[in-house]
Amino acid sequence: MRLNGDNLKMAVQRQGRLAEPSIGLLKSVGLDFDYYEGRLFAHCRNFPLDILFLRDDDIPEYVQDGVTDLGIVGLNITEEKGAQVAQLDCLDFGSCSLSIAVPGRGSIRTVFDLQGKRIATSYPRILSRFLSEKKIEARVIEISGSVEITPSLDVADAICDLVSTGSTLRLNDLEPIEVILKSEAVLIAHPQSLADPRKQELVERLRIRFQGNIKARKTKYIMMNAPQSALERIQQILPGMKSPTIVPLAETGMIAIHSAVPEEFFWDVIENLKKAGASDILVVPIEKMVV
Ligand code: PRT
Ligand code: ZN
Repeated sequence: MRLNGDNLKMAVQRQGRLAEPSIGLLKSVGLDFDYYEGRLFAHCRNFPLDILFLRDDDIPEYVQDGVTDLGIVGLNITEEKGAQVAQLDCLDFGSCSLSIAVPGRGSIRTVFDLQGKRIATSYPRILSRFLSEKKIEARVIEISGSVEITPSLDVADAICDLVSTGSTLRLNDLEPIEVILKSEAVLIAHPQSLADPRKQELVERLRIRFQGNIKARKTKYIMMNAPQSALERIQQILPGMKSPTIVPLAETGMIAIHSAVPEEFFWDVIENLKKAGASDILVVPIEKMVV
């Protein structure tokens, strides 16, 4: 298979934590391409897009150099590489924090206790920037993997690594003391691709689709019955899209109310709706949402 010179090109992680959700996002917005593990590139049959599957560490540079127009990669990697790319959107997966952690029950309790200490990390650039902002002089030891074992080997006094559930830290008797970067998967672009009107139009079409998908995942569609007299109170509770849909029921004085509710408010909203007189509350997932 050959890359098509006119097509938009996007780099995604080949294998690892972001690979499956990235492919899932592309498929969920209707892009039709073949994918199997170990594949290096794929061509979309229904959109002028070629997808390259790469090591995540290489993605910012490929996008910076214009080898690909777009990339999906962790913010932690783009920041560490210091790549000159346009950061377009957060994609709502791959979230983690780059954190400084220290041995539990040790003498280091805040970042200012790191003065003169050794910190092991795979993120020397982000860590050094943080230390110099805080005017902390510490030795940064660059390690490419298994950073969490360095304090027990007396290679370092503290570590700076990605944390998601925190179980790796706990297993190694380490405690986080400072988050230095909150990260998630982001869509990045080669700045000159955005200056090309044809490519920019394609990028915008993809972004609208991605946003529609992310918004839908974060929103539920809710339907309920209520007495007409409760409508005003219910409307005040619903943080919906615009005004809710109201449908009269066969029973006099009763109505059905439909609305979209952001997931973050979901349980509070349901409890308050019940108190306001709503009954038979149905909640359904939304597949796509373009507002
Ligand atoms: O082969 P390639 O170079 O492409 O992949 P990789 O092995 O370098 O990266 P990979 O697949 O492990 O991670 C890809 C991206 O996922 C990272 O760059 C982050 O943006 C994101 N991500 C989200 C994470 C984590 N969560 C995460 N928890 N990346 C790594 N971890 C590791 C962390 O380094 C630590 O070892 O998981 C461990 C901690 O996890 P918890 O759950 O125990 O806290
Ligand atoms: Zn990597």
